[in-house]
Amino acid sequence: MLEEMIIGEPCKKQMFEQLSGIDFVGLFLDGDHLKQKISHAIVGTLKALLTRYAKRETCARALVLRNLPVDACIPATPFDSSAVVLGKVPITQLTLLSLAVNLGTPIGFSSENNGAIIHNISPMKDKKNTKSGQGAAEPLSMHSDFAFSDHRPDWLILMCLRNEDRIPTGICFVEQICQSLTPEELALLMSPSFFIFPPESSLLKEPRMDAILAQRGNELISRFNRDKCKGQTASAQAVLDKFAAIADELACEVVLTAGDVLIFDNKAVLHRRRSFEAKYDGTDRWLQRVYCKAKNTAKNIEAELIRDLAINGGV
Ligand SMILES: O=C(O)CCC(=O)C(=O)O
Ligand SMILES: [Fe+2]
Repeated sequence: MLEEMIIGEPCKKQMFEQLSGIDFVGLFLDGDHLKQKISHAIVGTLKALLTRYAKRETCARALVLRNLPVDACIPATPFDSSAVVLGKVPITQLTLLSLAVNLGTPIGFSSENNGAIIHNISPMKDKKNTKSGQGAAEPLSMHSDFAFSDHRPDWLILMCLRNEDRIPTGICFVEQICQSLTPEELALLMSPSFFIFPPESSLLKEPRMDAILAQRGNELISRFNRDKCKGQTASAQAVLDKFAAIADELACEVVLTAGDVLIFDNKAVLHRRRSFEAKYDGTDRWLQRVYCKAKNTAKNIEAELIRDLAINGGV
């Protein structure tokens, strides 16, 4: 379910050299040509692994890739949400994008970081008490990102730039949770007996009524979010509480350090992060994140983004 690969030094060096030759700013001006170049930065066994993973030809639903190229000098971790970081860590960001284009298509949502493709996940002073990747004082309970949305990403890619305090990302696999549930409990979780609330950042205020579990081929997937899902009846709430307790019990903690990447299937894997004491001095934990859609859905992305803009009022 979780596959790990340590990138060898020759492969890392080759990737670094290939990515160093790419103009990061130009990437946004001359997309197609440079997209090919970043895609080709990944070769060999890593490329083969990403291809098999994206097609779900292996049972791995999460990948930990260690020792990928990052910039030789990582600037201070941003702790002011208005700080401009784009382009200050070009190798790291190009590594992230090269992973994304080898999996599928990177996407942005207007309601998330103003539509940016690359998000900074670091404790921001002004967002301290928010339940978000930028609020360290609040724990992020088990969830799937954009659980309320029809347009939720297929994968999350989290790349670590700094994590001196070794704060983990907890993940658990939906299939494993379901093995501890009875057929009756599974049936209830697969029925539309739940409210799923949008986040505060969305202009949508009404919850959707939906199931927590759905079938995808031979496996079960989920749109669970501990803080945003509610049972419509007492029995629906009870099974939701049981699902949440099992998810927490089964969680495996992944500690990323600089150059490590965690990729996971946003529908088959849930994730969480505990609260922690941030210092806001440039040395805090720093991840960068990209949302990715599967290639076969890429042609719908433009329509999805337009719909998201319409829902969220644009940027
Ligand atoms: O900080 C983490 O480990 C995960 C944060 C998170 O929930 C996310 O990036 O979607
Ligand atoms: Fe998340």
